Amino acid sequence: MIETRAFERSWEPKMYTLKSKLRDLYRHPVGYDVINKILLQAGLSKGLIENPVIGALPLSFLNRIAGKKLGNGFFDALLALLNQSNDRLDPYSSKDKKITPTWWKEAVFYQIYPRSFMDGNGDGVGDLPGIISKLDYLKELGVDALWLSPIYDSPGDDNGYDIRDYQKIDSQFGTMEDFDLLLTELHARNMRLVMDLVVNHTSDEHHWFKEALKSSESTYRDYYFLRKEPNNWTSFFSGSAWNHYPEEDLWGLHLFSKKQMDLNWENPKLRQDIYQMIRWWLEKGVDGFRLDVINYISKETGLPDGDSFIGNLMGFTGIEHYFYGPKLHNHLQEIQKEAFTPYQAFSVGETPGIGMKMGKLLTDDSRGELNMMFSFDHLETSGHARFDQYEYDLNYYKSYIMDWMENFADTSWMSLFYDNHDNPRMLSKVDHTHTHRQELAKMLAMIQMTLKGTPFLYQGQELGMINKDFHEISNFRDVESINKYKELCEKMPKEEAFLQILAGSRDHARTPMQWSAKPGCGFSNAVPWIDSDGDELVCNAEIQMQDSESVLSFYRDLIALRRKTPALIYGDIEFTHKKRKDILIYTRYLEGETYLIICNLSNDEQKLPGNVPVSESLEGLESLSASADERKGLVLCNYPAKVMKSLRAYEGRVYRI
Ligand code: TEU
Repeated sequence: MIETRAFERSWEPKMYTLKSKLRDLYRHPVGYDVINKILLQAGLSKGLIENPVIGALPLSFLNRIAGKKLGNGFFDALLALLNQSNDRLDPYSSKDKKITPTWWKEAVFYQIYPRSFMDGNGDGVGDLPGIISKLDYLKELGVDALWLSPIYDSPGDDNGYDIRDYQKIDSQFGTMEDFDLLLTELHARNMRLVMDLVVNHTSDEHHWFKEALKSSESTYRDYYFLRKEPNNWTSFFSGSAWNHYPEEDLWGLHLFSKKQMDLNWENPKLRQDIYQMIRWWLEKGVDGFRLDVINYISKETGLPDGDSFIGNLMGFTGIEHYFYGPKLHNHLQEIQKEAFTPYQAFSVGETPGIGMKMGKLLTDDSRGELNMMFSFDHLETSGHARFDQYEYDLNYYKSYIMDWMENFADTSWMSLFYDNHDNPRMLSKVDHTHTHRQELAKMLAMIQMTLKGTPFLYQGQELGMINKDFHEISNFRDVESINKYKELCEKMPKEEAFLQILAGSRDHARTPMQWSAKPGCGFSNAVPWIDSDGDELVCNAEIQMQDSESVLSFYRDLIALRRKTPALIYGDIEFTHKKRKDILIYTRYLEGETYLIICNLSNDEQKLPGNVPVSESLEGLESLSASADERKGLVLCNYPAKVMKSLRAYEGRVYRI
C-alpha cells in the first residue's frame, strides 16, 4: 500500500431546485461535470463558477453566462440528473486512502484495430493470424496488454461495432482456433488480452433482433426499444435515431447506425444473456474488457424527448436522457458481480461525456463498478468539436491534466491516451504542418509515460503516424464520415463539407499500420481495404526498428524506464510553474526517488524558468553522449545533441534528481 495525499470536499445531499446556488450545484459531482461540460462546449473558462460572486447566484442565472436561451427542458434535465442520483457517496472524502497496486496500473496497453493492423491471409483486411505474427514486435516494444477492437461476427456496417453473433469470430478475421492461439501466444509471452464488449447495441442482424421483429409475443421484443412512435432523439451517425420497420409498423431505436439497435437493459433476461456471454469469454481466459459506450446503457423510462438547447450544444438530441441514466450504477455493479468479479476481470469503460467527478463515481475502488474509464474531454480544446478545423493548443492539455492529476484522487486510476480508432491523430491536431513531427511525437510519448495513470497506445502511435492526405470523399470508408458528409452537403458547398470531414474523420486512424515501405505498407500483399497515402515510405516500423533515434526506439526506452521505475507508476505527482504558458513541469516521487519532467508545449524556443526546483542539476549539461554522472541526471531527451539552457520546439526532458 502506498501513501497518498488526501482529497476532501464536503458535499451535502439535498434536493436541488432552480433556486439552488451555482456553487452548491457545483459541489455535486454531476453538477460539477455538467456545468463544466457546458462551459467547455461554449468555450468559456472553467474558473467561472469558482468566482464567489457567480457561485452565489441561483441556477437560473446560467441562462446569462451561457449566453444563449436555456429552455425549461434544460433545467429539468439538469435537476433530474442531480436529484435522481442516489450517489450520496462523497468521492472526495477519501482521506488517508491508499493506492492498491494492481497489474493494470503498471501495464502499458496497446489498442489494435484488427482490420488495419496486419493481414495474414492476403485479402486486404487485417486478421488474427496477422496479429499473432506481430506479437514479438509488441513484446519488444514493452506492451503488457492488448485491447482488440471487435473481432466478432458482424455485417461490418460500423466495422464490427455492429455485432451479429457475440460468440463467433468474424470470418474476415479468422476462426475461433485462431483466437485461441492468439490467447495462448499472448499468455505465453506474459501479455494479457482485453476484448471489446459492445453491449449497448447489437447488429439488426443479431438473432435477438430478428426474433424481436417477428412478433409481439417474442421474448426478444422487449430486448430492444421497438415502439409505435419515435421521439426526437438523433443518431451519432446523422439523422433520426429511429428506423421504421414496416412489417410490424414499429420504430426501433439506434443511437449509432441504422444497423446498430439499442438494447433495453431494463429487461432482466437480456442482462442475464449478456452476463452469460461475458462469462463464456472469461472462461476462455480473456483478461478483461473495454466496454463500448457503457454509460449509455441505461435510458430514462419512457424515452422522453430531448431538450433542443442541449441538442444544439452537444450536437445530439436526447443525450441527457441516457449519457448517465438512472440505472447506470446498478447495471455496472451487476455486471461486476455477475461476470467480472468471479474471474477478476479487468474493465475499462468507454464513457463519452463523463467528466472527472462522475468518472470517479464510476471507478472509485469502493464502488465495484469499473476499474478505469476513458474520458474524452482532452481530445478537443475548449469551444471546439472534432470536425472543426483548428490547431490544438497543448496548454489546454496542460490544464486538463493538472486538474485530473490533482483531483481524480488515488482511489480512482486514470487512463492516459491521445489516439484511438475514433479520432484523428493527436500529432496532426497539434502540428498541422508536421514540421516537428519526430520531436512532438516523442514529447507526447514522454508525457504519457510519466504521468500518473495507465497509458493506452493506439497502433501506429509508436511510429508517429499522422493524419492521412485524403483527397476525395470516395477515399473514406467510415459510416460516420459518409453520413455526415451527406448531411453537411445539404447545408454548405461540397468543398467545405469535405474539409470538415477531413478535419474529423475517424478514418485517419484506420489506414493500414505502416510496417514497411512496400506496396500495401507491409500490411498486406493485396490492395488494402482502405488506402494509405504514401507516408509509409518515410514512416514505417522497418526503418524505425533499425534507428536508435526513431520515435519507436524512444517509445521502447520510455516504456522500459517506466517499467523499472516505481516512482513513475505509483509515485506522487506535483506540478510547478502552473501558470507558465507553453511549459509543463512536474515531478514524480516515491520513497526518496524523484523524477523531473520538463516539456516545451510550443514550437518556439522557450527559456527555462530560473526557478526550476533543481536548477543546479541543469547547469553544465552539455552533451547527451557524456556519461550519466556528467549528464547530472538527464535520463531521456527527445533531441539528440547539446543540451542548452533553453528548450527547443517541443523539447522534453526527464531528469532523475
Ligand atoms: O464510440 C462511441 C462514441 O461516442 C464515439 O467515439 C463515436 O465514435 C463518435 O463520437 C460518434 O460521433 C464507440 C466506438 O468506439 C465506435 O467505434 C463505435 O462506432 C461506437 O461506439 C458505436 O459502437
